[in-house]
Amino acid sequence: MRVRDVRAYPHRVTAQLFSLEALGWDDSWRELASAYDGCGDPGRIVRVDRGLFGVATREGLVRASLGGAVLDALAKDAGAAPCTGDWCVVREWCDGPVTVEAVLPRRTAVTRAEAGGTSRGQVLAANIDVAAVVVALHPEPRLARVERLLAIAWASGARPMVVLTKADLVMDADLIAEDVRVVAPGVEVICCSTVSRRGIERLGAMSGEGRTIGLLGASGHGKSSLVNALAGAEVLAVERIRADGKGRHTSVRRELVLTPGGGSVIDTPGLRGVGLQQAETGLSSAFPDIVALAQQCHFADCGHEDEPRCAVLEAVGEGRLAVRRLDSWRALRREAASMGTRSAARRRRALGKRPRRLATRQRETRRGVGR
Ligand SMILES: Nc1nc2c(ncn2[C@@H]2O[C@H](COP(=O)(O)OP(=O)(O)OP(=O)(O)O)[C@@H](O)[C@H]2O)c(=O)[nH]1
Ligand SMILES: [Mg+2]
Ligand SMILES: [Zn+2]
Repeated sequence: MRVRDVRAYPHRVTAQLFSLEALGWDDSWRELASAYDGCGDPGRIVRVDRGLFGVATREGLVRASLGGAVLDALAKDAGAAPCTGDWCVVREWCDGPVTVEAVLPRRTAVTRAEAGGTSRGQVLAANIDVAAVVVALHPEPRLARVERLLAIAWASGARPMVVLTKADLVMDADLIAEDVRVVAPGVEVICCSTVSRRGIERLGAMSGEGRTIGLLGASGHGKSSLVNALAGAEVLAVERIRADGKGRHTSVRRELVLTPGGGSVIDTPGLRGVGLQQAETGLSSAFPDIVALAQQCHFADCGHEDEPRCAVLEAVGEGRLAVRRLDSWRALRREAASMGTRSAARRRRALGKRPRRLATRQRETRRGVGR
């Protein structure tokens, strides 16, 4: 393949050739993209920055804006906004600009409820193979946070895992990991440190050959540091000074970075409030213990509050299920239910508009007739 002169193409950020295979390109993506033959070349979005999209294509990294068809889709559904990790078709126009002409359907997506309490989802990372929940070992992790993030990780459709960071700061990393394992049934939990490099190789092995790890977690827990450790270079900014001890958000962009193992990793900005979206699936996967117990409850629609012959409450009473875990499940379920109600209300409002206008018109017509 020809390497073209970057200077001649201002929208071309680098002439570094990307192997699309390392980015996860395979036969089924090829087939999906074939619907757009003649519209442009395939590429993967590696960065989203204020309406501009960095797209890795076989011929280099290009900076693209959105094409007409994608803008149209976006006007109808905000969830159609391309995000880091999306596979797309980009077109290079002869006068220079590059546009994203189509976004291929996502295999997996990490979605969170939008800030401000709306029930609309915001996609944080697309087409990841592993959804890694990143939580620092110091200060000691809050188990409810792990459970909440795991529900989101499960809902993404990717394989969830937990990465406990900053292992160098605690003496009892393995003991804390044991506690975390209890709230993460069926999920691999590993301890890492970017200082001692513990666990980095193991994590790196998960982003081998075309596989993508997505990192999600609150600000300051070491996501960008992990990306740098995995990439073997300082590719992302990491917060150095923490004057007030509270921490501000260092990463504001979502970036996909290639790893030496032949795969990639997506860093997401720290999540402050992480609302649940598509929560029902995520919730039942994150709490298989409660789901299994619930099957033994006397009432099929048991809410495990104060119902008679409730197997979940019995398990709590006998110490087989931690009451803290049931509390977490209740809180997340309430939240998911209110999200569901809110999106239903929005749907009703959207549907309600037309009949209301129609009714007004009918009133006006009637008034006109009466006059
Ligand atoms: N001791 C120790 N410090 C770490 C480790 N990993 C990260 N840190 C420190 O933790 C702080 C936050 O790390 P970041 O990588 O910026 O965290 P982040 O999750 O990307 O944060 P946001 O970008 O705000 O979401 C920095 O001061 C890092 O140097 C580690 O393994 N050990
Ligand atoms: Mg960061
Ligand atoms: Zn019950």
